[in-house]
This record gives sequence, C-alpha cells and structure tokens, in this order.
Amino acid sequence: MKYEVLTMLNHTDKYLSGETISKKLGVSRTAIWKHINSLRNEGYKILSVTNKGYLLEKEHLPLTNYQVLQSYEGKTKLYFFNEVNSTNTKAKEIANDITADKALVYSKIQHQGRGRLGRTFQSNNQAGLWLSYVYKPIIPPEKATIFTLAASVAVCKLLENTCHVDAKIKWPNDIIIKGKKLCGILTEMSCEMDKINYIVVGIGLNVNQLSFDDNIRNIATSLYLETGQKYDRGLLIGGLCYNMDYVYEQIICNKISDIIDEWKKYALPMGQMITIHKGKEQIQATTIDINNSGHLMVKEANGQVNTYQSGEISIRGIMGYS
Ligand code: BT5
Repeated sequence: MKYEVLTMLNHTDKYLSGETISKKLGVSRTAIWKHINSLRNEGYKILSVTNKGYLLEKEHLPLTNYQVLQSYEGKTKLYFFNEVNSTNTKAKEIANDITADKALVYSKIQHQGRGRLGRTFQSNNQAGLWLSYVYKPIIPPEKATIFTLAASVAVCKLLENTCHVDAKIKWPNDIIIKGKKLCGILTEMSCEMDKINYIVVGIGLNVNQLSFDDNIRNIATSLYLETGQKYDRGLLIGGLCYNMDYVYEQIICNKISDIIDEWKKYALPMGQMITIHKGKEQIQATTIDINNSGHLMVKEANGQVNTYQSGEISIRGIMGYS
C-alpha cells in the first residue's frame, strides 16, 4: 500500500490531497499519513501543505528497491542493503548461496569500498552507485577478463543514452570524462582449474557528488559535476541492468569479438605513451591494441611487443592522471 501511495505521488507534478489518495486507495486519511511518514523514513522528500496535500520532490529521490523496479523488469535477482563494507564482499557471500546464474547486490553506502591491488575506492557516501553483479557462467576461467570489458561497455552505453555524456574507457577498468575518473570496475572470481564458480563485477559510479576528498579531488569527477544535473540512481541501476543483461548474453553466446568491437568504440585511442607499474618495476611503453582476450598489447621502449593482463599491472600517463 505504501508504494501505491508513492506511485500516485510519482505520477504527478502537482500536490495530491490526502482525501484524493485515500479515496483512490480505499483507506483512511490517517493510514495515508502513516504511509507518507514511512516513505519519508526511507528518504523520500515529501512536502505537505495544508489544504493542498502532498508533493514528492523528484530531484531528491533516495535509492530504494522500488526505484530500481520502476525501471527494470528483467531476470537479475536484486539484493538491496542500506549499508555494507563492500558490495563485492557481500556479493561473494551471496554467490555461494544462490543457484540463479545472475544477481545484483547494491547498497546505499559502502564503508570499505575496494579498488584493484589493495587500493581504496571512496564510496562512504550516499551520492554514488555502489553495486556488484554476480554471474555463474559456464565458460572457461581464462575467458573471465571479458567481464570487465563488457561491464565498461554497459556503463558507457548507459552514460551515452541516459545521461548524454561522452565517457571514455581507460584500459582496463576506468571510465573517465575529460581525464577524470567517473567510474571504476573491480572484477573478482572464484574458480577451479576448468570451471568458474562465480564472477563478481563490482561497479562504482560517481553520480550526485558535489565534491571529493582532497586526495582524489583532482582526479575524480561525478555526473553532477559534469552535467549540473542530479540523477535518480534507481533509474540508472535499472538501465545498467538491461545493458549488463545484454552483454552477459553476448558472453554466454561466445560473441566476444562483438564486445571487443564495442569496447574499442568507447576506448581512449591507442598509441599513447604510458608507464606500466608491475610490482616495483616501471616500464615505459606505447599502447598498441587489446587482443581477443581483452589483454593490453604494448610496444616497450626496447622495441619489444608485450601483452599484459589487467590483474598484474596499473598504468599511468594516459590523459595525464594516475
Ligand atoms: C577501481 O580500482 O577503480 C575499482 C573500483 C571498484 C569499486 C566498486 S564499488 C562497488 C564494488 N564494491 C567494492 O568494494 N568495489 C567495487 P583501481 O583501478 O584500483 O582504482 C582505485 C583508485 O581510484 C584509487 O587509488 C584512487 O586514486 C581512485 N579513486 C578512489 N575512489 C574514487 C572515486 N570515488 N572516484 C574516482 N576515483 C577514485
């Protein structure tokens, strides 16, 4: 019933009186008032004015399952949390318990968001999207790299079609706008020799942040900072789920080259001078391409052509940020 009240408020830009809502839903005005308060507790900003009624502020929509279900009716099972340490960690726990081959874990806030190679991903706020997809594909473990590339494509399509933002992929896992990082992706896997138990694709997308902590202020950006608009994060998750469903289907059907072609469309141009950080070693190189497994091919300063996987290195120098 609470969500029927919300749906009515969501479908109008005018005030709705308590009487109109109570007549339509066949319950008392006191019951409506209780539902309104319960929605406010969930984070919905609902104005109330005597003799006019209630108005939902649509620029301040909270992240709830209801918001996601408004825009996604697909088969991915949704697990929603108010707070977690890391959606990737939570997703791994859930992956062990479910039989479905895909699920999504998302949280309003993340206290210990993780990046690659033990780095921190700042996500202890309620302005971004912190989420992790769980997949149980029947493909060989060595093909798992494609998930990071596929997720990058899914995010870029969402940004292009829903937010009208021209974002680029920086291999292996960053989505950037004008040289600043908007989104990071962390893919983790549990597997045996010839079988994947599960893959977790964690995505952190900066959405409505007005600013960032000092240590990443110069390298991070948000959709709000780029467009001046606030976004309904539930709607973005819904759109992303459809895009992820699409690329997952491509992976299952072994249409890997289609994903790589799309990836190249969104990627920063190759031929860039970079520094590869591999453990304590630093290697100067120029990017050439990515191969059919999604690994980066580079020409090193000594003229040698080498291929690197995403898990083993980090790169600096593309578009001037580290
Ligand atoms: C990543 O690592 O970019 C992968 C980030 C994945 C985050 C998601 S959120 C949901 C899921 N749950 C998790 O715990 N993680 C995933 P990496 O390439 O290692 O980049 C980390 C670096 O990005 C840091 O060292 C900072 O320089 C920078 N950084 C940290 N927080 C950022 C933010 N919010 N926006 C942009 N850059 C950030």
